[in-house]
Amino acid sequence: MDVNHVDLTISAVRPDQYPKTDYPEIALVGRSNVGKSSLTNTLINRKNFAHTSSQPGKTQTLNFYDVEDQLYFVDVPGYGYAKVSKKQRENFGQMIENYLTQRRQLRGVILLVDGRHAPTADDVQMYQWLSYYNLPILVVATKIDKVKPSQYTKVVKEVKTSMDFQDHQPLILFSATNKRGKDEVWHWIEKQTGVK
Ligand SMILES: Nc1nc2c(ncn2[C@@H]2O[C@H](COP(=O)(O)OP(=O)(O)OP(=O)(O)O)[C@@H](O)[C@H]2O)c(=O)[nH]1
Ligand SMILES: [Mg+2]
Repeated sequence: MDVNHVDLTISAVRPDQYPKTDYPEIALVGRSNVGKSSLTNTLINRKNFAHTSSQPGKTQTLNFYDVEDQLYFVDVPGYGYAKVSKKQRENFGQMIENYLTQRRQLRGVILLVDGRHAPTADDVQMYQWLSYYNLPILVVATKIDKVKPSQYTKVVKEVKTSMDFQDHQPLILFSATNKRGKDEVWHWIEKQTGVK
């Protein structure tokens, strides 16, 4: 998709604040600091539209990005961030769960894992949880510019093994720095949402 126009429609904390449109939605989930905002920025050809930071856990709301009045990217708060209070974490958890299980417009979930390391227990749990709800999942291994090409096969194998991938589960190696994998991610989004 050729993106020229993007809006942050709302940073929502409650379902009644979600957009009332029927646009298909793609959610981005993953641990804090894994690169969700960076992936969003790459997909929409912007440098820092979705705010990136070195401070993990910065995004604490469901951010709905309207792309070309055709679809929404929904940036979901990162899980597994130790420094938020237990109460805060429970609230995020509930909000994320409600959105992912009840949102009619949701067409797929991009699960980001850090390509430099083996998936964490949180990553594996999230994958299993999304699979249980039969949500279409695209796993994206981020920061792949930090990995030697000779290690790519190992990264793929590690992710697939630890998550016990279902048949045909797609996995894309991605870098926001050199844009590797961008077209493949867009291709998957277009297939899930029907937008071009
Ligand atoms: N080298 C490299 N760094 C990246 C890449 N993607 C993200 N980063 C860096 O990783 C840090 C976190 O990126 P974000 O995109 O803010 O991560 P996030 O998942 O949105 O984080 P939260 O909103 O806190 O959950 C930033 O310093 C980014 O510059 C990548 O592909 N390559
Ligand atoms: Mg973010």
